[in-house]
Amino acid sequence: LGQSDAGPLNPRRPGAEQTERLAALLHAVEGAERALVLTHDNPDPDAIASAAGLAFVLQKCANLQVSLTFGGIVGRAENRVLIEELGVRFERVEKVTPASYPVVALVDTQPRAGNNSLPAGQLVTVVLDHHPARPELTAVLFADVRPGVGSCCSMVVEYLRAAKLEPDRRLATALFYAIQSETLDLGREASEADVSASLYLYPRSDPAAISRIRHPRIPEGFFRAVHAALERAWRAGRVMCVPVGRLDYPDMVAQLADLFMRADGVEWVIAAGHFGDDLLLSLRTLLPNARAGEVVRAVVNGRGPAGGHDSMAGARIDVRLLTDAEIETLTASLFADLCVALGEDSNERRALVVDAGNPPEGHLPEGEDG
Ligand SMILES: [Mn+2]
Repeated sequence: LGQSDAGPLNPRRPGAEQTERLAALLHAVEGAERALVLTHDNPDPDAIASAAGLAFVLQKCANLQVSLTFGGIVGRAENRVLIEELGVRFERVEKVTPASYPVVALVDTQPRAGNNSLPAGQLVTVVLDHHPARPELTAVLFADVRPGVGSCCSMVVEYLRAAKLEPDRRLATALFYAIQSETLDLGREASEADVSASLYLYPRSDPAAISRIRHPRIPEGFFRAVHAALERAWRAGRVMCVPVGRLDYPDMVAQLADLFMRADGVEWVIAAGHFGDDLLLSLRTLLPNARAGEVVRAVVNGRGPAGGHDSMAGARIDVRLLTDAEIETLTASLFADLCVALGEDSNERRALVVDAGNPPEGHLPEGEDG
């Protein structure tokens, strides 16, 4: 089939370019017996499933023994069920010695991206990612970085298909779910690769397992965080600002940003929450080509690693030396800076939900500590 015939009934097949990429990947790992696959901290579904998919390709095509790792924790209930359904073992990267592996592969992240726990100075053999390319990639033996692809898993699926490997049901399910999760059901930054991969995976996946992943039991802490966020969320024009306070787990901040993004009339959401030593920020927008990664980097202004895609981005600021009150002040000033950057006046703010703890407009009452 030619490319022009590709469509819902004919998912695009991997072409010559993809066969070459597979050959280059396999060449980069040639001769090794073991590989470490590392993804970003507090991994999301795209990170988890693309790591497992790359591990499968390396095992089957290069006969490598692969260790799957990440830093941070798996917080979201959906992601815990995803790993269970996938049936693979992930280890904390702190528990292994990356330098002892002849092959180190990063997926859904890059060297020095600021969101992974790769030890400083560790050489990286392979990078598969869909975030904007970083200068450090020049030191990587094989890098396939395509910011135009919505989900890293869709790139992994191309390797699988180029290698003529058949994913088992569990892997197909995880990859399918991850692509839908990362692209909001192919609505957010989805490319042809994401659509093709989804069409290829769906008949191979287990719908009941997808349902179990999408509809997990949710810990009470999530509801407490939603409550706190609802009481404190405010809007300035098209921008919604969501101070969450302390988080039970780090990726809750992204989960809340996605939830508030659904508010009618809102085009941008920023959520901020505090976990461990860090203030975590999550930015979302519905606008096309909005360069959210650059927006968040400008607002954070060197205070910590920041970046991301056109419509979703994040940042982390070390706040271990700050008091809770100082963290609140910092959060408020970051929100105000974002409003300015997006052309909204944060003095014109109004509460999303009006009650005693959230006056309709203006400042919080004296003594409010969140
Ligand atoms: Mn991703």
